[in-house]
Amino acid sequence: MKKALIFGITGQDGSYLAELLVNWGYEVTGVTRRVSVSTLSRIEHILPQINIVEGDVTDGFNVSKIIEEVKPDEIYNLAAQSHVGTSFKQPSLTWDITAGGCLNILEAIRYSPRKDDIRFYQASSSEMFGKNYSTDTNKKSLVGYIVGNGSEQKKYQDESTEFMPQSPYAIAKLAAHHLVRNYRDSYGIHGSCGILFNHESERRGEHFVTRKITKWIGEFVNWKGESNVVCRGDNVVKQGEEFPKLRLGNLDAKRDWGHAEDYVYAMWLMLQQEDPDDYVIATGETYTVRDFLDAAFSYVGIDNWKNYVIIDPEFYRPAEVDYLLGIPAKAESELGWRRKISFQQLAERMVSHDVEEAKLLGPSVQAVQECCSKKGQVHMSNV
Ligand code: NDP
Ligand code: GDR
Repeated sequence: MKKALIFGITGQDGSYLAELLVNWGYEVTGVTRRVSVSTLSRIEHILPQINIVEGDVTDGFNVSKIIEEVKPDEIYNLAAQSHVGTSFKQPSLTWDITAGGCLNILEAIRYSPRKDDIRFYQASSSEMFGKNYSTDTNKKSLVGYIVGNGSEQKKYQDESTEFMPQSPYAIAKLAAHHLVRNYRDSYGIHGSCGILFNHESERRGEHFVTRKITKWIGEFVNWKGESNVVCRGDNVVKQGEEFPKLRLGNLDAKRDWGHAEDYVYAMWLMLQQEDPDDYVIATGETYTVRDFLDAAFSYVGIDNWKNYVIIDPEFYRPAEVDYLLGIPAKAESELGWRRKISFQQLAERMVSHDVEEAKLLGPSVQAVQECCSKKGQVHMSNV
């Protein structure tokens, strides 16, 4: 039985990857941090089928000990401070976890007596491209791609695009990315990096823009019911009751959005290759945050979402990544990977899930937003 060790198992990707590996007969061990409240909600349903060990990627000795005890065939490093906005506020922490954490795992593998038996996956990111994109459309690998229009028709990123990171998060990810390449070249470590573009899901963290939108829709639809509503200032009003509008930042940023279920499969495929390598995983399509709002709101029959959204400078970043469109031609030809879930299906799955969840759970988002909309309160959703 193959053994997999997952750092970051409690996150969105960790939970889907653990599910996939369990289904394929792996013995899965996940590393979780000691926290004051449980973070196991995404993996609760598979807890009886996996092992959990306590650990933290910033603690090198702990990482080595875990690797020596578990004796994994495959290690997946999904652990990160993964929020780009937060990385501007906590750059040092972001660096320690996102760059330093990867280095600790690489060092542990380097000195492990089982070094040559371990395959390592590093979660690199399209954020590493930052402001940069390629325009060389004469490449063979581009046939069938590039769906943008107008002046943006020729912009894309692939494995040959130079990196120009725009945030402390992206810089930390790029350091980790180069470390994996360096440890591959220096010590023969079987390390592969997936340069994954944005991928979302019903399990996406609630402070990322897609989930923030679909959670709000779920709450709103349940609150509104069949009633007529009017918009007054920062709120939507129904028979004297107020519901805070959705506060967002830059709606013009373009992202290449896929579904996490498709993307964790690509991680596994990379580690099945004889030789380690780096691969872009993306859909080849790009959409603005506005497009996501259109898709998500229209699914519940609302076409005038602008009435319900407030643009709040609080959610703008000091430096933005304006345009991401990944070309996964290498992954498609070498790994046989194909994404299955479209942008429209992604939005619909997320909204449908969050409408149902809001029915069951009650007004959690509303409570948070109400708290944040009052001056002098802690900005809990300041992301
Ligand atoms: P999440 O933020 O959902 O999950 C991050 C995971 O890292 C959580 O399990 C978290 O644990 C864990 N973690 C954080 N700090 C530490 C630490 N010090 N020690 C151990 N574990 C830690 O991210 P995603 O699942 O969305 O992404 C997975 C990886 O892929 C991340 O590295 C992310 O940066 C990267 N990535 C994600 C993309 C996306 O679009 N989703 C695209 C490209 C890259 P806890 O639950 O305790 O907080
Ligand atoms: P991103 O995802 O930064 O691309 O990083 P996020 O969903 O946070 O932002 C996407 C775009 O939406 C804009 N935006 C907002 N973002 C958030 N979070 N909240 C808002 O209110 C809001 N309004 C507009 C952002 O400015 C941005 O342009 C994600 C993470 O998963 C990273 O870990 C991963 O590496 C990259 O995707 C690929």
